Amino acid sequence: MIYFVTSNRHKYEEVKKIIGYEMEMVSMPYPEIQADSLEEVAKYGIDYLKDKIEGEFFIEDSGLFIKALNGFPGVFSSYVFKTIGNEGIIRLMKGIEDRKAEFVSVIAYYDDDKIHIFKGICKGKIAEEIRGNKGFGYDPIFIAEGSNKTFGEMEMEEKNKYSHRGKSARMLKNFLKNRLNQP
Ligand code: ITT
Repeated sequence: MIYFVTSNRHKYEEVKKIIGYEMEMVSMPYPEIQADSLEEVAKYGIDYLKDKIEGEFFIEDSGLFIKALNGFPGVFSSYVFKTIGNEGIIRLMKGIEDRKAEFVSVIAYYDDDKIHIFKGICKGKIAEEIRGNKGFGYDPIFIAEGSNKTFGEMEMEEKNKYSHRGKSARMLKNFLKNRLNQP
């Protein structure tokens, strides 16, 4: 059994769909420090949790990085979503032609000894308007490269094919598989 420590059920469902291993959601809160990168935030979270959780577990830290806004909201994605939300981002992007953005997902997996980092990036752009009501967070305003739909217009399986979290979760799955195959 492995544990995914998160308070976000959507994240858990997306990863669970890919992993295939027995996995449980643990909603134990942990501090998210003010740092420049998702990796730093995740490593700090692991250090805080490793004495409190038995066995192997992981956390996932993610964010939306908008090029024309110099990477905002980035490591502050959760806070910005709660405050200005998708309407606020669409407003900030009004009249801006370069709509490039990327979603980043960092999984930090603790194997009871070491931390393993898996990073998935999904390139795309910010939509002109809010579209779709599936998924969560910024899904209705993000269009992945190779699609015309926002993530908010996709079922979870389709989103997982493109998404940052789909990529990081597949990396974790491979890691777990290879480890099991080792003598
Ligand atoms: P944890 O308990 O796992 O920390 P959280 O929702 O607070 O859950 P983060 O701190 O990693 O997660 O914040 C990332 C925020 O970025 C999240 O709340 C969303 O607003 C946004 N986000 C991340 N991945 C997303 C996705 O796939 N689709 C839409 N929004 C996403």
